[in-house]
Amino acid sequence: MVSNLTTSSVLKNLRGELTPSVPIWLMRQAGRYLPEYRSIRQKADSFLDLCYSPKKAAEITLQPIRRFGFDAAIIFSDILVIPDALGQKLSFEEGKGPILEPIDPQNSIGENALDYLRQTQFMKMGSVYEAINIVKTAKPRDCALIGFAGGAWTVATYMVEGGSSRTFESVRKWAYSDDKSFSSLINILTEATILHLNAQVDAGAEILQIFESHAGILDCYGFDKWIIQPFRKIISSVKSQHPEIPIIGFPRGGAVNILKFISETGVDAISLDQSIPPCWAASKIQPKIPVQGNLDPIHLVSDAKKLSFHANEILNALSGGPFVFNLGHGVDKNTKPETVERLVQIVRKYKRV
Ligand code: 1CP
Repeated sequence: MVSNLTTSSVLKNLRGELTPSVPIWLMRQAGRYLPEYRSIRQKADSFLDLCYSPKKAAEITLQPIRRFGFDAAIIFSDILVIPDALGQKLSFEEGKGPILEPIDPQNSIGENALDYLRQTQFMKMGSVYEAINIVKTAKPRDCALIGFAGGAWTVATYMVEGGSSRTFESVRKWAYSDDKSFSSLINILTEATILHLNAQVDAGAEILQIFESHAGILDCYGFDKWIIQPFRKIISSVKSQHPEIPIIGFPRGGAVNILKFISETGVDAISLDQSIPPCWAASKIQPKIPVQGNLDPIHLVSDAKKLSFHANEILNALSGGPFVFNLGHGVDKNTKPETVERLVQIVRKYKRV
């Protein structure tokens, strides 16, 4: 434990310490853009099967570490293992993404879902923790291990819409019109997330990231009630058990609401999407907490000549304070591994003065 604390440059930056070079890892660094992932995926029955196979999940987690030498590994799993463990029917279909049997105020999964999760998590989720345990011993010492969960709101959007959505109309309608029943769903998810994050730390995760990927679709009242309040509860509960663990929030699309998010949730660091200007983040956010981000992942599949310019703009703006280089969202599945390699070289060559 102590040796990891002293050698991981991601942990150092998340604790406010500047390292000679800027650390880098990428959201969705394991996955479909890697041929070695596709080869394991082809042989598996399903994506969820991979998530619940400790050895395979650990292997997939380590693939991008071996190939690129990233400074952090993020455990291979998904934010939707929580609804799955809560008993909601879930499958992942090629080209369609996740498909869930949608819930609504009339057929809400109900309070006993949490008891169900408590009983089942160590059967089903136990394999996620086992994967963390394998990665913990197999990873390089200076590579930090990140555990994660979705924010309660983002997970709820998939549960209510039945999958990805363009408009998020059903979930917003429910959230805006029936506070009481929607609160009970969010409370169940909040409790389940606390259990899941604590168990990941117990298994060996050294950093936690909470993905609120659909933070940008709520108005400011909804942002406060369904994002800030559950986050505050999750963070204070996890911190009461694991005060030393840095927690990164990713309120994607949160725009100016992120200032309130930073001051009211208790997050230790913030991952920024590409809409936030790096210079603005350097003056308004970095004096408060460490920053992670925020290259548009589409730069990795666009004009190759501009990649270095855009990466350097971010490095110039943010490397003067605690900073972890990352993307503004996950790696696009059409990204060439060679382009990721180039990005890693650009960040590695950059020297902080
Ligand atoms: O078919 C396949 O092989 C499945 C593709 C895939 C992968 C590789 C999915 C389905 N999930 C994952 C892994 C995953 N998901 C990780 C692990 C490792 C890593 O980052 O390297 C993580 C952290 C996630 C998190 C996740 N899942 C988020 C939050 C981040 C984000 O991208 O916004 C979300 C929203 C999901 C839901 C999900 N799971 C899978 C898909 C295709 C989606 C997104 C659907 C949509 O676009 O709405």
